[in-house]
Amino acid sequence: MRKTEELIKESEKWGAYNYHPIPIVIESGKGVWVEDVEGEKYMDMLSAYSAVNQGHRHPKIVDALVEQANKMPLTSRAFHNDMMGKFLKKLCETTGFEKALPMNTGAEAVETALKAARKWGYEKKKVEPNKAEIVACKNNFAGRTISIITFSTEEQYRDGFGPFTPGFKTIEYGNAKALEEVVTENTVAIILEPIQGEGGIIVPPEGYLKEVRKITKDNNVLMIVDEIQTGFGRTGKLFAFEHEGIKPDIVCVGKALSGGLYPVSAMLSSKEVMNVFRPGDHGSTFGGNPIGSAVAIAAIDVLLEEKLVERAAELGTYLIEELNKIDAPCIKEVRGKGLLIGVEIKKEYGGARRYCEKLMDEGILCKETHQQIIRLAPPLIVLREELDWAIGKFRKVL
Ligand code: IF1
Repeated sequence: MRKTEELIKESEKWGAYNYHPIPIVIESGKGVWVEDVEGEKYMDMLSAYSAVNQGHRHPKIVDALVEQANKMPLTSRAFHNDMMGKFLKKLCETTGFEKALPMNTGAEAVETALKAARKWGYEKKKVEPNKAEIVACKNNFAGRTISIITFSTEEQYRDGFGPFTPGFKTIEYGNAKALEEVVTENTVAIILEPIQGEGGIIVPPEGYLKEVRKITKDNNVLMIVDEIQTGFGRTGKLFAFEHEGIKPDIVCVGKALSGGLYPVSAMLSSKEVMNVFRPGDHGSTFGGNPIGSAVAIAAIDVLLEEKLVERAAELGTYLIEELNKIDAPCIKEVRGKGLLIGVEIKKEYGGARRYCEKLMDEGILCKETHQQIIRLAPPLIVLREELDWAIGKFRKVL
């Protein structure tokens, strides 16, 4: 038996069967490239679902991690540490928000935002106790906790996990009128992705976020934008909401905030919103820890120093153009922004997974989403020549 099958068997024997991965076992990685246990090299076109925008094992981020690990990894929030303030300052100054609350995973950042919105609703908007409503959009993805799957519209994510959390409503994505119709005096927030990632790289109609911003302002409702997948340059702007020149009240960030070296997430907002939290209201053992803070500082530095946002804009436009030039009858549509791209395969040509497996044989790693869509999201450090190589492979496989 090859090492690959042995190792897959081992995880299947000891692990829960909650994933169905592409059959490759990765052992090492550097930049855009990873190597499996058989010694085969692949271009990573998934970037750990956009967590590795800075490329695998970026030396500057690795150094920050190792240095901090050798000095002081974790203090808990029972005491202050000398790294968290520096991290939050950098994060706020880079993003233009007044305050940040650090957590670990994306789902925790979203939960934090939901709690903040509810408390803001009761304290500032004067919503009657326990009446707060939060609006989400159909086809969303924001994580796996019970409250978050409450507003998922993907049957599988919910099936068997009820009862759910009260106080959520879902409306059509991309249609601002739908929000106007559902808002009541108890509505405290709407949460949405600026581009739906898991939903199939769904780019809403131009002007949608602007309209949502106006409706939320007019109705004293908070606008929460989940930038966990789209943030930190992925779509060719630091945040995807910048494509429409708006500023949300709350932003959730995670994934690439750490360049993939450590789970670091955060909720960003104004002082007015953040100040609803008081000691004891919320927290986490690892949130704001020194290693995560050091790693995130380095990851943000790399993003800015290497102009990864600008690179994503330029290379994304190029990749979409080149993919559109591929004349293959199986392609229904190529869409996306920056380096967050979906290639939709026509149903009569079978599911997208088949294509992902073929691409793997050609040395490219990507993962299907929603049956028909191949999601492409290479690290933002990818070179144009590397993309040209990949485009050749896409042409062949498609
Ligand atoms: C899985 C997809 C990506 C996210 C947005 C919050 C979170 C995510 C917009 C939660 C997480 C992940 C989780 C991972 C697969 C993945 C994913 F395939 F589901 F759609 F990225 F595209 N908001 N997305 O995309 O962040 O708690 O995971 O840190 O659950 O299998 P997390």
